[in-house]
Amino acid sequence: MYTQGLDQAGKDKQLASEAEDRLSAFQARVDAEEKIEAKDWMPEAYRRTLVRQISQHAHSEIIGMQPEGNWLTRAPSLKRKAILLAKVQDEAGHGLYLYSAAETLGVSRDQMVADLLSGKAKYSSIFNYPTLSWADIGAIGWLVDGAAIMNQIPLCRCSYGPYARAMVRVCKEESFHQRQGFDIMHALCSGSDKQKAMAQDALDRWWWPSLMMFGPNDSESKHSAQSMAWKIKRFSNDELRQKFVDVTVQQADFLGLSIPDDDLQFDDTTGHYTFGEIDWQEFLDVIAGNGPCNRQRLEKRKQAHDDGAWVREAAQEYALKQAARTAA
Ligand code: FAQ
Repeated sequence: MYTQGLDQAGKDKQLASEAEDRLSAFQARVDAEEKIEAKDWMPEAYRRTLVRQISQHAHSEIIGMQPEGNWLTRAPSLKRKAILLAKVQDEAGHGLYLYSAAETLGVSRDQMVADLLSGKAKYSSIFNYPTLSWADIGAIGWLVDGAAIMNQIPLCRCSYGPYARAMVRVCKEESFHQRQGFDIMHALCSGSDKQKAMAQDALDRWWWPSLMMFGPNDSESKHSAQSMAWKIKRFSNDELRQKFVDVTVQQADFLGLSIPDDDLQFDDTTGHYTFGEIDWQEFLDVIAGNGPCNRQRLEKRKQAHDDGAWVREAAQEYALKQAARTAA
């Protein structure tokens, strides 16, 4: 920057023009599909958007362990229990990769965790619904992980390198999760009338909340336009929701289950299913903290955090001891 000899107005003009150049150079890199890395210059709003989205995503994975964790001791067989245990542990791993990806943007894990525990940070609406029967574990794998994959495959191409790379492994694991959920639903639907009724009841309760996972309609989505211009998001909320409906309705047909939507129909002209209106008031209530299980989820998370204090202290002591030994 060379501002010598300029008056204040001239200096301001020059600074503004340099800032504009930096922004256009950044956008040109994004447009050229170059990955933005942690130490690269980035607009502050890009950094903040990523911290918001990645930390919300991490919190969702961590809180998302609870609804299924609730069935670990009640899985119907040893094999189902081992599979569910592996899945729930995978979700913990996803949370950890994602916290690490967010940390590359200069926010500390302690801060993110504090924001979750104080209720300041959001996590996905879907994890505020109860798991009432074993069929709900099938419905979560099939629908919730199915929706998560639909949303997360494009995130493997996100412009921010550390997030994009974390998503590759997450998506591979989510595919296994989706398959295990479908397998549970398939087993139930091939069983007795009572088992099939359980599967239908789970679909009835999880269908609409799963559609809400994609976020508000595009017209109401305050972040989408900018996030798409920055190639953080590659598809809009409505586009992804539509893709999910199109593939999932056919899977429900295969299972012999009915989607709980009287307005659902295939449109020959567009080649897509049209579907009924989502209850957006319910969505808003859940994200405002008033869903069926919000309070329970946060209380349990706080308790787990408190119970883990001794592990953090022990790790800290060990690290100090190691550092002292290396220094000696
Ligand atoms: N729940 O302007 P937009 C999983 C908020 S992981 C709560 O459209 P954006 C794996 C949004 O934050 C599931 N809040 O926002 C698993 C914003 O509020 P803010 C999590 C929601 O960011 C399976 C406001 O509404 N996945 O399932 C929701 O452009 C099984 C306006 O919305 C991710 O996080 C919602 N559903 O688009 C784990 C994926 N939707 O921040 C365990 C990454 C919207 O201004 C078991 N995230 N909001 O206060 C994304 O792709 C995006 O953040 C969206 C939202 C698409 C979720």
